[in-house]
Amino acid sequence: MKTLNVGMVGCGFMARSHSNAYRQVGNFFDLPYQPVLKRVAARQPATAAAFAAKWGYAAHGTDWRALVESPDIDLVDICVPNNLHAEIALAAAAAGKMILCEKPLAVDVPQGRAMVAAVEKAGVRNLVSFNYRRVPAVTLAKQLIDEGKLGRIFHYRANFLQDWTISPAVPQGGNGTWRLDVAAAGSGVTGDLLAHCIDTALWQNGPIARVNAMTETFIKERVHAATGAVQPVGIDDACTFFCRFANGSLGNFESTRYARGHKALYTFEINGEHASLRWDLHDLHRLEWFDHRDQDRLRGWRSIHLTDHGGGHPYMDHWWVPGLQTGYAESFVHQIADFLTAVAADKDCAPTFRDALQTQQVCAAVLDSARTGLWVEVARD
Ligand code: SOE
Repeated sequence: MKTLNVGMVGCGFMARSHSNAYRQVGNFFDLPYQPVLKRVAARQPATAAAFAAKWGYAAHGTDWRALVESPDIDLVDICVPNNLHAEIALAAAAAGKMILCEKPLAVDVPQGRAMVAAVEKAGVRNLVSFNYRRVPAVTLAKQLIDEGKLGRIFHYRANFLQDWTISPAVPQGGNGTWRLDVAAAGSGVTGDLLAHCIDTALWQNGPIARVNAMTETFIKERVHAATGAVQPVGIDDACTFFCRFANGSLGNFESTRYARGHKALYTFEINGEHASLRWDLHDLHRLEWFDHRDQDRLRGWRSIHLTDHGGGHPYMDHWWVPGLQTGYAESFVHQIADFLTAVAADKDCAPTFRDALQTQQVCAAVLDSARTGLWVEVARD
């Protein structure tokens, strides 16, 4: 087995979920590569040192450029605020490194395009971490759609609801709360949460042709963690949009950080000619399925508990025993397993930077429509 040296840029929540995946993946999947946690870079020396000690990185520092250029790094993993993705990815591509980048790809489409051009020119493998694709129930939904089991798709409905920014005391800027600072995040719930829903929807139901959106910023001013000053808030706190998919189906998407009581309620429901399915992140190991072709006496929603072995439940053969479920962390393990398998086979692993650029283009169209109040056609490169 070959080793694959990982250089992690960032020390936050996402760096933890990726680091955990690198450590776990070889215990559950037989892979051609064994990831080695080689270096981590973060702004604060003490944070980098503590992160390295906790997760087992061999070296740490504050200079991401030194990490990217280091000859002992094969893969650069970008887990920093959105506005820093492009610069690091461009440098990593120029250094010939593979790149795993946190979502969303970038803060806007021009940055995303530059990132796609850089990795394609350098010929380096690249992946964007839209991890929910790799929740077994979400993957099963995709398989059922591809097999035609739903028939013609009429409706795609998705929500991503949270409630953690309702208090005006939550600052913009700072650890985690950089998501409220438009300069760091690019947008609010559109890029942070709807990007997940859009990625899954494009994958399952094909391109989105046009969108019509509405956004709101409920709290107009917040203290900025960096300056201590009260500053206007530039992000969208909530976004609702409807759309037409290229296949003729209608889409309905909603995201907010003001849905009191909901912490990370990502749900989708797809209605087809023969069947419907729905999924809920708070119950992520289940897929709900209704099939009109069932005998009428037995027809009804069924709840598939995705823990079977040898029965076609995606990824589950690698885990415990039937009946015992997996969760959020495992979606990142699956992501690394798929990426390393693709790297060994010299193949792309989706969603690549190019795939994620399409999600970025839908987000841009959504924000544009919210600004103008008009329908906006989604650009496609
Ligand atoms: C925001 O709270 C957040 O952490 C997103 O940034 C993640 O992408 C999402 O998976 C969970 O919520």
